[in-house]
Amino acid sequence: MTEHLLKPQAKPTPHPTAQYWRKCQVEELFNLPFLDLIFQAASVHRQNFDPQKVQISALLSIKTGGCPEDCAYCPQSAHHKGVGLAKETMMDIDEIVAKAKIAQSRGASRFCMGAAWRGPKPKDIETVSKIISAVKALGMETCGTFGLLEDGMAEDLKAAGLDYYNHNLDTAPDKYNDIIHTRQVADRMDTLGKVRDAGLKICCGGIVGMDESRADRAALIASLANLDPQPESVPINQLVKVKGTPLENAHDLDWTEFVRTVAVARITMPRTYVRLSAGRTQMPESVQAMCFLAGANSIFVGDKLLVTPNNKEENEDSVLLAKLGLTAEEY
Ligand code: SAM
Ligand code: DTB
Ligand code: SF4
Repeated sequence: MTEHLLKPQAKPTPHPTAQYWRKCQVEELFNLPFLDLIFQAASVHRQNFDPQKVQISALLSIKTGGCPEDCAYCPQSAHHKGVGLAKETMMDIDEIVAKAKIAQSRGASRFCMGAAWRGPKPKDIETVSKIISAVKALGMETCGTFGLLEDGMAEDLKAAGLDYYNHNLDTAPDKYNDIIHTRQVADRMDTLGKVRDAGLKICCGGIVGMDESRADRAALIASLANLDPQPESVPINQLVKVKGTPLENAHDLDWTEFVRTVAVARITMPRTYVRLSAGRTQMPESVQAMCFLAGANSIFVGDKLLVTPNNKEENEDSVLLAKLGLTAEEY
């Protein structure tokens, strides 16, 4: 009985877009009875991955605050003065490498570095290239999220040893300009194209819990699933409501709706790592377990995301993973 459930592929590789997903088809998945949806997603997960393995990433904000963009969810935007977050300069390379070593010793195989920029300047690319090479030399996978890229920058990052570029679509295309006014979704697509052309792997996801409708969530997942090839990694973030941001009073999303989003991402992107990303501090263990059943197979460990807390206690994740019999995937 269990045999067919446990016939995973060792490590799936990309990701041809098997079909074009119409928004209404994705919405139909969302509308399935909850347990049917989870069962379907769990089956897809087991056909494509070892369901006992979780990819472990760690995050570090290497350049915090003062961002010129006005993303309504983000505490790092200079537009949201009420947050009271100080603008910092770039962290020192030795400090970054020390943080990466700690993350590695706690089981992280990928180190994701974020900068609060609209996009890097040529000088910034030189700086982050040195940082990327130093982290890569530890034997970790590297990921960067630095905003919009100009021609040639993705190639430089790749040459420095970058494995993944994180660049989210964040919300439904039709909702994009309600949330962000300083750039267009086409700007994001342009950078994703540059990243793919440079041979980098793509980490591209979004945020739920921003007072969007289920149809909006379906549109976000459809736009991710229709990227061709599909992203290697899709982070599903639950909005972290930060005081002083325009979305501080967004309505709570019911937990079943979050799990549905994970499940629909799994079904529409069968060979993608689906990351249970921001928002885990607000989720009971049981909800996180349901997300793993529904196909999530990646998390951020560590006590901090970029600027907000991730875990309450240092060993919270190892306890949860041990309870569920999940182990870290090796790089
Ligand atoms: N500035 C770059 C950019 O926007 O691509 C990189 C850093 S930005 C902070 C990376 C991602 O963090 C965003 O795309 C968004 O998905 C996520 N994020 C930011 N604030 C968040 C929040 N309050 N809750 C959940 N996710 C958030
Ligand atoms: C992603 O999709 N989520 C991460 C990572 N990519 C860079 C960031 C989450 C940020 C949560 C709020 C904060 O701490 O700034
Ligand atoms: Fe800046 Fe990125 Fe935050 Fe938007 S999400 S304000 S681009 S750091």
